[in-house]
Amino acid sequence: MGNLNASVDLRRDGEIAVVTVDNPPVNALKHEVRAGLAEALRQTRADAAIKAVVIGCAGRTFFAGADITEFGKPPQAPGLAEVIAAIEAMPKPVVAALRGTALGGGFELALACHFRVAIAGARVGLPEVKLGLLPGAGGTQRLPRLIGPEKALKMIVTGDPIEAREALADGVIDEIVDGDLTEGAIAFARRVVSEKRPLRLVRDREDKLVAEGFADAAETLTRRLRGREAPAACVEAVRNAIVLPFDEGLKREGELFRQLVAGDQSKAQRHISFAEREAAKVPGIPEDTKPRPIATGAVIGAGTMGGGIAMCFANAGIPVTIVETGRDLLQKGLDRVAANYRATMARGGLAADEMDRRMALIRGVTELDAVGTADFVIEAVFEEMDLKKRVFADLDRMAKTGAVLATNTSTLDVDAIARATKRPQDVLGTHFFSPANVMRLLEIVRGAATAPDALATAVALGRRLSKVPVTVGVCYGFVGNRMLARRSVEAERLLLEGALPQEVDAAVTEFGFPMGPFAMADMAGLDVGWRIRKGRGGRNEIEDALCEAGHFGQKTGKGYFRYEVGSRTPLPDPEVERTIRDTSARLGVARRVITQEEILERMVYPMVNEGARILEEGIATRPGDIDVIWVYGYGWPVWRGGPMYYADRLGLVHIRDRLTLYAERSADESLRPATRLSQLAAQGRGFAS
Ligand code: T1G
Ligand code: NAD
Repeated sequence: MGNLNASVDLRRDGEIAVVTVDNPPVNALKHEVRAGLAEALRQTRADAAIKAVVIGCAGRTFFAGADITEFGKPPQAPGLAEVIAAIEAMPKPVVAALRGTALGGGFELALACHFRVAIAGARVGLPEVKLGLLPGAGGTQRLPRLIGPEKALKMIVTGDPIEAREALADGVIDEIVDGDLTEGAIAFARRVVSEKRPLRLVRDREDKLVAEGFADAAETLTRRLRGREAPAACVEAVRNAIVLPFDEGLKREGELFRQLVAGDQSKAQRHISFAEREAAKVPGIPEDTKPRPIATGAVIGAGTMGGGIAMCFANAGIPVTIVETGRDLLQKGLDRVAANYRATMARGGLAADEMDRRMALIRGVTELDAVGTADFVIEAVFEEMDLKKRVFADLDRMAKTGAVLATNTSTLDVDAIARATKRPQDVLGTHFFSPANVMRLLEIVRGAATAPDALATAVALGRRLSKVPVTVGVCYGFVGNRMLARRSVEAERLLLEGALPQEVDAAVTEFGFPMGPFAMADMAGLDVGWRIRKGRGGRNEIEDALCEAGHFGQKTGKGYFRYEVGSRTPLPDPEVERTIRDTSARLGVARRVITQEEILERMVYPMVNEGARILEEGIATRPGDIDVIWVYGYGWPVWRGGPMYYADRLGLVHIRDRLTLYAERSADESLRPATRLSQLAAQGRGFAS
């Protein structure tokens, strides 16, 4: 009894043994925890006075899974499988007491217990697929036995947790306890003992293992997960639960897990998982900096972005005021918000009462002074500097003291906007991505005068809005758009030199992006850039020729591709091909056959090169920040870890040499390898090493 080691404590409450694990911050199942649990089970099994065992955790959560930092290191016994086998071999009831997020190996351990109780609000899930893995401690065999293969597969392939009430309804947990969790679990264990309830292991249950509907569910769940290894492995493992005896299914699960954990995809996804957390740590913000309280928000402009941003606040339960210039535009903006919610409802992603609750949190007005009570104000008006400066000068007069004033500009100088106020320390950028209520990335732009607590407030708000906040410095296009601009230049050059839009997009989508640069341009509208170029000068020979011929993209049914009425599927357009060939001829460019490999290199390496410059300038703090920006904001395939991670895997010497070749061939000095890239290549190092 007492402390079995630094992480595991064992005590008695009468005939009930209580095992408490304390391994902050998330009670990851590191070696010491496993060893302590194994010892607790050994002792409680041997002690005849002990009639039942409760396993629980101190702190904010039950085990949040295996310790990811132990992956790739030599395994230390006991493994999680041994601890789980010891639980299943116990001749007396074992009750898991769940709070917070019981995830991965933590939930698998709970599934091996005879009973599970939880407090309201607890969540259980198997998120391994988000790390390029599958549950590796029996989750793919036990969960289907508890809730059926179809529902289990959904939880395992999406990796999304379910809340205690749903888990109770599904029979995953046996009781939601009121009041103190441990006391409730002990009382539950005592009832089990006094009622002599049979000890039924999940592994022995077969009644729910029906094949019907499984194949369709698998097809639906994996349809959009092209290129990923883990989802397919999840499907195979859960199918095995239906067709194989438990131990054979478990054995095969272990084989699949070992394959994936050693594979490149999982390593890349684990990189992104940690980089995402690192990105929230902003240098220069002292750890004890307190974010300002955010009870209400305000958004200026109810256009494409303003409406989506207001939805983010409402989705997080934060009342928000949205300001437009006039009633009609305001109503148009609010109607678009309502239509978005109805679309989610139609897909079964939102209940009607929840939609009403969220809409009720969004107040539309046409007077700017209505923002006077807001704690956080986000401006999303037209991308015009003078207009934004006017809006910020007005906000300076009307917003309350201490409010954070943010701009959603995608390119403009945040410092110049801040100087339009007398409180530049409260001004920063919050660059959302379209559609703002969907895209998870939030580029937080730190101005020269931005105060640390204003920054900390924006990061905290970003997480509250379920975004992935990454803090960047001020420059044209910040990190994502600045790198994207390099790709766009190369994309046009490839068309002039011999490629066609469908070839470039094929190379990029086969690499894993959901969409290629030209289909993306058609979706955003070619006329937006064309009007800006006409206003500010600058040419895009092919795109300008297409716009002059009315090819504005999806909105006119033709852009770089043509679109059948009512369809968003890009189809090759002979007229575009003719325009491209004519433009090459007019500019005297001899067209040649360009391989997919070269196309991909020229779609990626110039961006990596710009990423190196961004790191040199300190616009981004870590290469991992750039990777997170591209994965969550631009559709970079997560299983390739992001552009800087990908470059390190390929080797910077190769990238340096290819960039040099492309710079010489195109006479474009911006393609010359960046200083940092050349230095690291010469030292045989990578961006992250
Ligand atoms: N292992 C090691 N460290 C972890 C960890 C884990 N599983 N989970 C979190 N951390 C660290 C994290 O890096 C951060 O560290 C700190 O804890 C707080 O995290 C056999 C093999 C639990 C919902 O995938 O989803 O089990 O930055 O900032 O926002 O089948 O963490 O402070 O130094 O995210 O409150 C499956 C991953 C593992 C869960 C809490 N489990 N974690 O979120 O805090 S694979 C997961 C989360 C597995 C088995 C397989 C979240 C959270 P630092 P945080 P949070
Ligand atoms: P939009 O044209 O769809 O909406 C702008 C809205 O602002 C319009 O409804 C307009 O009536 C309103 N407005 C103009 N002046 C106003 C004022 N003084 N007070 C209140 N409302 C006013 O534009 P958008 O696409 O939503 O872009 C808004 C901002 O977000 C721009 O800075 C843009 O660069 C940036 N942004 C856009 C995207 C995108 O993909 N559209 C992505 C990220 C950032």
